[in-house]
Amino acid sequence: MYNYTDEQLQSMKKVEATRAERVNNLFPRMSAEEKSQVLKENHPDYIDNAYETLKVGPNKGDKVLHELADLLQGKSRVLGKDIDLSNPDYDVDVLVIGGGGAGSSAAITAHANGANVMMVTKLRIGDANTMMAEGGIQAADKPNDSPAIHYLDAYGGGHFAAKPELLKMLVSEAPDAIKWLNELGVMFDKAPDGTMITTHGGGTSRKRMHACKDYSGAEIMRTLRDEVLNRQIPVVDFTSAIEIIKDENGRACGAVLLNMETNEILIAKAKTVILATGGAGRLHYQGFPTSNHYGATADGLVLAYRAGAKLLYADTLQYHPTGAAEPTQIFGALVTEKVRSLGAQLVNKDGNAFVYSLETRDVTASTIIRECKQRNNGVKTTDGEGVWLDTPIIEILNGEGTIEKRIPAMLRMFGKYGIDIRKEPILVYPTLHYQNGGIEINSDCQSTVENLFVAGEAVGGIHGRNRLMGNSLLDIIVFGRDAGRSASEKAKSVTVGEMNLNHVNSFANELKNAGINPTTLSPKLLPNYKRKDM
Ligand code: MEZ
Repeated sequence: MYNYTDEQLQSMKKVEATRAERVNNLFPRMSAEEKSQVLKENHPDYIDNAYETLKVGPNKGDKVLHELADLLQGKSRVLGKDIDLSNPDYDVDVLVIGGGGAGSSAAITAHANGANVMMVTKLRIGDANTMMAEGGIQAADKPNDSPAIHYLDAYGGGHFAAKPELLKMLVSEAPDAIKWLNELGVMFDKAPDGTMITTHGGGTSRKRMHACKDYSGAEIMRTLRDEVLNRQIPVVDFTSAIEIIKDENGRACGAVLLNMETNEILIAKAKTVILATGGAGRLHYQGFPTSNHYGATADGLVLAYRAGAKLLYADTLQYHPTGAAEPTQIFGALVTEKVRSLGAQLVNKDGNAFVYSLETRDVTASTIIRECKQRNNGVKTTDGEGVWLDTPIIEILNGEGTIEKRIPAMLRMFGKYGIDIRKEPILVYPTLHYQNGGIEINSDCQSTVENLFVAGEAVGGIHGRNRLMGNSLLDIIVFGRDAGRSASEKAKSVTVGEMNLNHVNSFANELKNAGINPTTLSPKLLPNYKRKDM
């Protein structure tokens, strides 16, 4: 049994006392006006003083969070170094930067299209947010569903801000993405007759979440990694890209690389470049904990921005409603939305439900913050406060054994600390989960810099200003494959001109002219978790 405080134990008793009454009594859904109000008053995206206006670069005049501004307007790691571009260490058709699901899908597809591909990754292939995604991947492939319905769900959930052509690609290529993964060997949850088991996520009007228990991302990554390795695509690991190289025509043609173990600088020349560097949770925007992997530090946004690529919606982040709030050892770790898909309810310190559990993520997270901050209905935890996620209800609704069968990762994660989620509720609070915005691309996955392609979480605009569950595992596959196809096709007609880093010096001059004298080195590469007292 976990060592809860007396206050927590008393509150837990109240949750138990109201459970029977709540089982068949769902909290009503919110109206559009109620949603808009709770968002404005509570969502971290609306906290003005967390933001500043960019003074240089393609998004000059736009606001972004301080932590990102510091990096976008930071000091290049190549400044002052003698970088010799004349004798590249690698020379390939397609350079893929990033070793997660998007990078792997891109590399596989480019390779299948005949390109000489190389992947560089600052940690190891699979050290990525893909690996951390739990609950599932959306695709409208059941008879009662269609890509058009999927589009409407995602477009509304994203506040009607998604780039229509990108969202259309996402939803219409989704069924084929699932088929591709299934054929590669992903072990999706299936009924005895072989059909895929699908569930709801927040904001979905049809059950279209395909899952591999609650290890969906890990299982997808396992399969993609195997395919990359089977194809013998070269993977240069523990090596970060620290600057994009351009040719005299202003087109991307490679990257300056940094070996993370030896600090050696290496040069990769390429006909086309695909950025698949993932998200930014490890920037801990506004002090939030994160569900992200260790390397999620927005590197791709910095590289692209300095090379002249435009960002889209870089001001909007996703705070997943249910990060673990207790025990402290897993503070901020993801408690998959699938827990709520299976019926678990969000309940305050008095045992009262306060939100329909499958509102979209931004709305649900905002109601949790309101419950704690405005209404003083949160439960004190080691690191702050939280609300209860009443997990035992899952087995009342779906039968004994459901938790072990459908969400074994959750059972194990809390079980390690003596918490049996089949018998007791758990404490949760929003955790920084996803970068809604990123680098702007067109329908060829190309950024505003020629020959610089982007896929995965580094892209902005696919989901608008809020993403639905399961549309990220989907976008890494759809846009990973599309970027791999476009970049390898384009590479067939590219002759690289003289390589240079002039844009890096120009950017440094722009900063100087704007009165900015940056001291922060960027890209960040890894978070700094040095103890504050050391
Ligand atoms: O899409 C996601 O972010 C996801 C599947 C997360 C989860 O809650 O499991």
